[in-house]
Amino acid sequence: VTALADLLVAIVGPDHVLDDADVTASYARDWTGRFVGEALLVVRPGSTAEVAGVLRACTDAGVPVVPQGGNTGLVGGSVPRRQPMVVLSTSRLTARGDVDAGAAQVTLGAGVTMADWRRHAQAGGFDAPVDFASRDSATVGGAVATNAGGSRVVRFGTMRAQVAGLTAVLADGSSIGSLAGLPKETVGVHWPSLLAGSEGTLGVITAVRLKLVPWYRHTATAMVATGSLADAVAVLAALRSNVANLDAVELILPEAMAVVAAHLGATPPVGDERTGAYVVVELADHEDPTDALMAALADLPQIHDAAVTTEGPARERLVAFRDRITESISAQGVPLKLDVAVPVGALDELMAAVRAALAAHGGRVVPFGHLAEGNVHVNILDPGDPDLLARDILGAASALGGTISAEHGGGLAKSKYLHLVRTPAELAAAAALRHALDPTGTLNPGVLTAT
Ligand code: FAD
Ligand code: LAC
Ligand code: ZN
Repeated sequence: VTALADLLVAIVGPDHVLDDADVTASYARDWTGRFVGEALLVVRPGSTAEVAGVLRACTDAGVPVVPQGGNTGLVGGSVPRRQPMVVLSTSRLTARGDVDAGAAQVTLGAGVTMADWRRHAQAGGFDAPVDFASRDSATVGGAVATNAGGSRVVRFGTMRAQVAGLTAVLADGSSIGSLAGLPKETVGVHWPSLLAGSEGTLGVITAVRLKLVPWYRHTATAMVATGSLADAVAVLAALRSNVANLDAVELILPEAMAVVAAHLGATPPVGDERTGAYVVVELADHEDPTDALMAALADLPQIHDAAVTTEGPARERLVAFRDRITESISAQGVPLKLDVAVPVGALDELMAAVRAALAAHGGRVVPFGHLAEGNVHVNILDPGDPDLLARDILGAASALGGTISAEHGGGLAKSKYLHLVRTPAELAAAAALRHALDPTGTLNPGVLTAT
C-alpha cells in the first residue's frame, strides 16, 4: 500500500491521495446505500496525463480501479466492491472550453456536472440536450459512461447521441480518442460509440466534446391524470402525432405519486380515485407553446384532469412531483431498483408481471419513469426476496421484448442477469473486447461481468 500511495502522491500531489477512512467512506458508499465498500485510496488526478500515470501505477501494482464521477450511479458500479481497490475520482477534471457556436459543440472535462454543462451552454446562447434529477452532482463523464437518459430523450436521444468526441485513458496508461468533434469521419472504430455505456470497464473518460441544442426560452408543462397505463400511452401517441416541440413525456403511477406527495407535504396537483397513471408533458420552443399544449390535450378523452403551467414557481412545484420521486423513495428506505423498459404497447403487461412478482415475493412498488421510452423505474421498498423479485421482473421485461436496464447501466446489480438480453456469443465478444483493452482486469472488475 505504501509503495503505491507514494507513487500516486508523486503523480497527483499529496492533497489528492486520500487514505483517511473517515474521508474515503463517502467515496465508498453509493447513492442508494445498497452498495457499500472500502477504498484502499481515493486518487484525484487533475489532468489526462495524471489519469494515465495513476492507471499505469495501479495496473503495475495489480490493484483494480473504480472510476468515479459524481457517485450518483444507482447500480453499484461507482464504488469499491473488493479489497484492495482504488477509487479514481474525476472531480478535478473540470476544465470548460468556450462554446463553439458554429459547430454547436463544447469541450468539457469529464468531471463537469450536468448542471454546469447546461449553465455553460446557456451562457453561450445554447442548451444541453440531456437533463435529469441528479444534475447537480452527476458528471458528463459519468453520464457518457452510463449512457444516461432523462426527460429529454424523447426529443434528443440519450447521452450517447450527444458525444461528438472524447478522450479516454486505457488501463495501461495509453490515451485514445479526439476532441475535434468532426460530424463526419469514417476510419473504423468510433471511440465515442465504444466508450458510451461502458461504465468504466474499458477506459477512463477524461474529456468530452458534446453537442449543444437550441435554447428554447419557453417551456409549457402539463400534468394530466388518465385512467390507466393504456390511456397514458394513447396520450403519448396523440402528442407524438400532433405537436412538433415535444420535450418530455414522463410517467408517474399512483403509488409513486402518493410517496412523493407525502415527501413534499403537498397534495397531487391533479387526479382522484379514477387515476391509474399520471403523465407529465413538456413542450419547449422559441415561442410560448402553452396554447399548443392546451390544444393538443383539450379533446383527449383519456384525460380526466389536467394542470398546465409555464416557467416560474408554479412549474417548479409541478415538476417536483416527478423530479423528486427518487429522493422521496430513498427517504423511506433502501429500495431494490429494477430499471426496465419494454415496447410502450407492453407496459400494461409489464406492470401485471410486476404486481404478480410482488404478490409472490413481497414488497411495495413505487413505479415511475420515462413514458416515451417505455422505461419504468420499478423501485421496490421492503423487498421480501430481492433475488426472486429481480429474476421475475427482469425476466418479464426481457420476455416482453424489452431490456433489463434502460438507464443507469448494469453495474454490479445486473451482472447476474445479462444473459436475459445478450446471447452467449455477444457476451463472449464483449468479454474479448474488454480483455483486449484491459488485459490485466484493472478497470471496474465485477461491473458488466456476466456471472
Ligand atoms: P458515477 O455514479 O460516479 O459512475 C457511474 C458509472 O460510470 C460507474 O460505473 C463509474 O465507474 C463510471 N464512470 C464515471 N465516470 C467515469 C469516467 N469519467 N470514465 C469512465 N467511467 C466513468 N440516470 C439516467 O440515465 N436518467 C435519469 O433520469 C437519472 N435520474 C437520476 C436521479 C437521481 C436522483 C439519481 C441519484 C440518479 C439518477 N440517474 C439517472 C443515475 C445517475 O445519475 C446517472 O447514471 C449519471 O450519469 C451518473 O453520473 P455520475 O457522474 O454520478 O457517475
Ligand atoms: C429518474 C431516475 C431514477 O428518472 O432515473 O428519476
Ligand atoms: Zn430515469
